[in-house]
Amino acid sequence: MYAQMVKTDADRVKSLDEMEPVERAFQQRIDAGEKIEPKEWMPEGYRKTLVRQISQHAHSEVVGQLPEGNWITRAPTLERKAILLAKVQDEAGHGLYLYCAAETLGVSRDDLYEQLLAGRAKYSSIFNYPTLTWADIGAIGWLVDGAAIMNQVQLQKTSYGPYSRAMIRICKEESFHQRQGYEIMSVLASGTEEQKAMAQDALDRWWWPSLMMFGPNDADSAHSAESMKWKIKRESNDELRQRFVDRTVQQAETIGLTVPDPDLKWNEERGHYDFGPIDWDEFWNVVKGNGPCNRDRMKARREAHENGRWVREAAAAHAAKKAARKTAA
Ligand code: BYC
Repeated sequence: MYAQMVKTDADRVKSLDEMEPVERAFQQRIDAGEKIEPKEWMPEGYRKTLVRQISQHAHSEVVGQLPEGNWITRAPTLERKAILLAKVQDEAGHGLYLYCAAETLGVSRDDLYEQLLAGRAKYSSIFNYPTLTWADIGAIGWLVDGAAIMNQVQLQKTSYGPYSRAMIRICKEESFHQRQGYEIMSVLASGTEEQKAMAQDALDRWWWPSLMMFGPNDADSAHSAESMKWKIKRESNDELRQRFVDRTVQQAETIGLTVPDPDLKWNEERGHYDFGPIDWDEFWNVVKGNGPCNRDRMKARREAHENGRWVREAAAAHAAKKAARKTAA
């Protein structure tokens, strides 16, 4: 349904000949593989696209703490609890690097928070699904961090310097997250019948939402053509989704779990798995705020922001005092 309504940016993409000299020089730098740094000239559309993508990414990291945070007090062992706590802290750190990268483009972090809390900013659809059992923590690490890293490896080579450098560190941590999730799933899958059923149930619920994380199909992706031209995105939504399916199906087989897709089949000719249709109506419904947990997630973020107000105010008062002392001295 959405596919028929979407307007993509393909017709906005200009050839080098159609560009003004300054824009042509910029595009030539991009084509030569140079990184663009904060104070350098850039087209307004490039800056806006980066602010949009980096801030959505930062919000996703921050909101992404909530489904897993739900299990910190209920992790089955002290070791699992310590690992989960560290993982959730990593996600907070990723949010901070990304907000810093966005700030280099002339936006303030306060404005970005305000947009998120007012419900005007997007964050990844995946974090609007509930974590019902411990196996969901395994499924998030394995599938959600697995999909995230599949997308983020190419972002290490994105054309904007601060974003690219933030992604290098983030990818290192995400790859650890993916492995710890897969390890949780493999332990459950080789446990009792009940544990195996729990792991299978988590895979059944998280599989399709994980495929949606990569965004709409290329033909319906509003921003892809420009983002690929500017080398903000280096690989397309569909290419990355296919690579994720190819890798993950084999991992599921290794631990004896079944991917919940009756149409999944190895295609010898393509050298890839064919997979069934994604429910894009479900995706857009979640993106528009009507997923199972959208309202809970925003409520939790608003409360956390309110509860942290005194800390921000105390830090600002301390900084002001220190600055006043420095001026007086
Ligand atoms: N959910 O033209 P398209 C993590 C929106 S967090 C919601 O293809 P683009 C982690 C899209 O924003 C992982 N919205 O867009 C944290 C656009 O809307 P606007 C998050 C989505 O930007 C904690 C519209 O649909 N990763 O790692 O070219 C625990 C059209 O789409 C989604 C990132 O953010 C979605 N899934 O491509 C565990 C990576 N997909 O802006 C893990 C950085 C699309 O026009 N972002 N939309 O209103 C990207 O790589 C790209 O932004 C995307 C979308 C591939 C996601």
